Amino acid sequence: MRKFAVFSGFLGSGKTTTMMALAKKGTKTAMITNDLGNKGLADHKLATLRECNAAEITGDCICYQTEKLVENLNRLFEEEGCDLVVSDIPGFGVGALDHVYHTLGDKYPGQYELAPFTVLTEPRTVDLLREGGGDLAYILHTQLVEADLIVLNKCDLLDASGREAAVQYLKKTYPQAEVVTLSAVTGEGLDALYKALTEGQASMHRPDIGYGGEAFTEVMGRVCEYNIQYYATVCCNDFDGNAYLLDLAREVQKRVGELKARIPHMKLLAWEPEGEYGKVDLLDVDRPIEVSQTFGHPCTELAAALNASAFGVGTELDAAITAAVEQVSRQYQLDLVIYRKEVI
Ligand SMILES: Nc1nc2c(ncn2[C@@H]2O[C@H](COP(=O)(O)OP(=O)(O)OP(=O)(O)O)[C@@H](O)[C@H]2O)c(=O)[nH]1
Ligand SMILES: [Mg+2]
Repeated sequence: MRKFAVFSGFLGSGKTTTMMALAKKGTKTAMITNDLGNKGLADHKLATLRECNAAEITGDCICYQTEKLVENLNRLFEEEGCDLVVSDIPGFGVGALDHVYHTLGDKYPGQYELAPFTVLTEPRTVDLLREGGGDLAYILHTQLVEADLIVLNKCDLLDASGREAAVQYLKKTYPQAEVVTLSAVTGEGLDALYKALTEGQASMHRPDIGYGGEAFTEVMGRVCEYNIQYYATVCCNDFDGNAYLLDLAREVQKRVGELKARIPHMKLLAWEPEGEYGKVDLLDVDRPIEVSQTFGHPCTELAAALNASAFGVGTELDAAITAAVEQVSRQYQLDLVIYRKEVI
C-alpha cells in the first residue's frame, strides 16, 4: 500500500498531535510537517524529539512544491518501507484538495492511493462556525467544504451530548464528508481514524471554494507567520525552564492582545542538548495557555523555536513578539544568540 493523506484544518486543531500519534516509531506510518519558513520549525523538531517517523517540507505549502512532496513520498514508501504517509498543510491553508490531490492524480496517475481528504476541527471551531465564523469565517468554512473526512478532535473536552451536537452540526453542514471523533491526546478514536485513512478513498470532488476571490484575498492578506529560533545560555543553576516558557507565552499573549491582533496559534518549544524538552501553546489571546510538555529538572543550556501564526500587521507583531522574547529572557538572565528570525 502507498497511501497518502493530507491533513488540513485550522491552526491549533491538532494536526501535528494527531500525525505524531499515528507516526510512532515502529509503525509503517510516516508524517510530513509542512510549514512556511525556514528549516527547524517547532512542529518538526517536536516530532523528532518524540521519536516519530517524520520528514519536513518547509518554505511554502506543499500545494506549490509537488516535486519536493513526490521526492519525500517516494523515499518514505520505497526506502523507509512506509505504507501510509500523512502530511499537513499550514493551518490557515485552503485549496490543497485541488493543488495536492488533483495535481498528484493528474501528474502522477496511479502512483499513490489517495486517502480521504481529511480536515481536523475542534470544539471551539465548531462553536465559532455556529456563530457565523467571525472574521475568519472564510477559512474555517472553506477548509471543511474540501473535506471527505472531518475529524472532530479534542473530544476529550466534550461530554456525550456536546459531542453528539457537534457531530450532528458538522454532518448537516458538510454532508459530503464522513465525521469521526478523536482525542489525539488520549488516543480515543485513533484506530478508527487509521482505518478510515487506510481503507477509505479520496472522492476527488471539486468544490468551488472561491480560491483567489475577494474573501480569500482579504483574509490571506492579514495572515502573518513569525519564526524565531535561538540558543540561550543559562547563568544560574536554578533556572526553571518551565516557568520561563510560561512567562514568555504570557508576555506574548499580553503584547499581542494590546495590538488587538489575533494569534490563533503560537508554538513555543525549547530543548536541551540531552533531549529533555518543554512545550507550551498559545491558542489565541483569550484562551488559557496550554502546557503539553515540561522539563523534569533545572536547565543549563537551551535551544528554542517560537513559531506563531497570527492575523495582524507583520511589523507590529514582529516588534511585539521579539520584545517579549528579549524582555522575558532578560528577566531570567539568559544570554541569547538568535540564529534565525523570519516574518512572512
Ligand atoms: N485537549 C486536547 N488538546 C489537544 C488535542 N490534540 C491537540 N491538542 C492540543 O492543541 C494544541 C494544538 O495542537 P497542534 O497539534 O499543535 O495543532 P496543529 O493543528 O498542528 O496547529 P498548527 O500547526 O498551528 O496548524 C496543543 O496544545 C495540543 O496539545 C486533543 O485531542 N485534546
Ligand atoms: Mg501543526
